[in-house]
Amino acid sequence: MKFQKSPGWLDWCSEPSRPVFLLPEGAVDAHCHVFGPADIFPFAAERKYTPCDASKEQLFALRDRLGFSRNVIVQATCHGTDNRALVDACRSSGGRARGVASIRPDISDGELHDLHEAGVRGVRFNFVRRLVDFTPRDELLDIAGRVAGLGWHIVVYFESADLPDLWDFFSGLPTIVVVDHMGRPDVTKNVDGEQFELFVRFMREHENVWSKVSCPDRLSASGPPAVAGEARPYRDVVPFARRIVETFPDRVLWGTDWPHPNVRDHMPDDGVLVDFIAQIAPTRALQRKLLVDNPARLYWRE
Ligand code: 0GY
Repeated sequence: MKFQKSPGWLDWCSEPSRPVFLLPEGAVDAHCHVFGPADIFPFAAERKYTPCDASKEQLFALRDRLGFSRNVIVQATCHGTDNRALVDACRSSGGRARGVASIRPDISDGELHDLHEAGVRGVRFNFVRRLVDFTPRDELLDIAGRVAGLGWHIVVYFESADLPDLWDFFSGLPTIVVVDHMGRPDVTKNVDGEQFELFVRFMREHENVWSKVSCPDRLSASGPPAVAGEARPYRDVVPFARRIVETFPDRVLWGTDWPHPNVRDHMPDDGVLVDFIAQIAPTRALQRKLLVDNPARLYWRE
């Protein structure tokens, strides 16, 4: 089947700069995706966007170029609950990729078992309205109960304005809960202001809640560096991400977000994103937790 990319779609950067920042041994890119290739793994009918292809081979080449050891591949909404591309990537990684799937409430125990065996260790609940249709909360709770039994966790993606409404639902989840991109704060607001303080309180009051401190490119209003190598790219995101890393060092993850679906104004250079890590996790000890120890505990514990 032939697919036409969504209007204005930006393709991922094929020649990212080589990071200056030296990743610690065993570093994990804990948020990335594969798209298709669409002629092998077609996009889902219910998708809200149609991307370019971004294959497992291309993802693994990026991993090696940037200096990561392993990946956590998150099911993208353009594939709906058809996890075949994700599973294929995990299975071909030689144990170097784990997955976070999206699943239907009527999935069988056998299918769940197969996902686990392929390397899936979590499911994603998405509340971002431009990406998915609404799923009833009781269906999500059923899924949560079933995956809790497998020792999986739940990844949640939402906009910061929706946290008050989602607070009670999230509080009732029976697993570790990993929040994508710090709950998408508005970084033009004060880091000590009401909105971000609510998110910090949410993490403080729920010891099972973790956060990805990823996607400065999505959150930034100050934008990317004019040239790769500039000292302070995405500087307006730094106080937010650093606050989370320093306050909850054992509950943070980091990922490139390659191939960066739906970015509008610029396609980030993945090498620049890696260099950004030094600004938000300023010591080797924090970097090791963020990039090695925390993802290993969540995804490679047997
Ligand atoms: C991200 C962000 C986005 C998209 C998806 O699954 C997806 O389609 O996650 C987005 O558009 O903000 O984390 O990749």
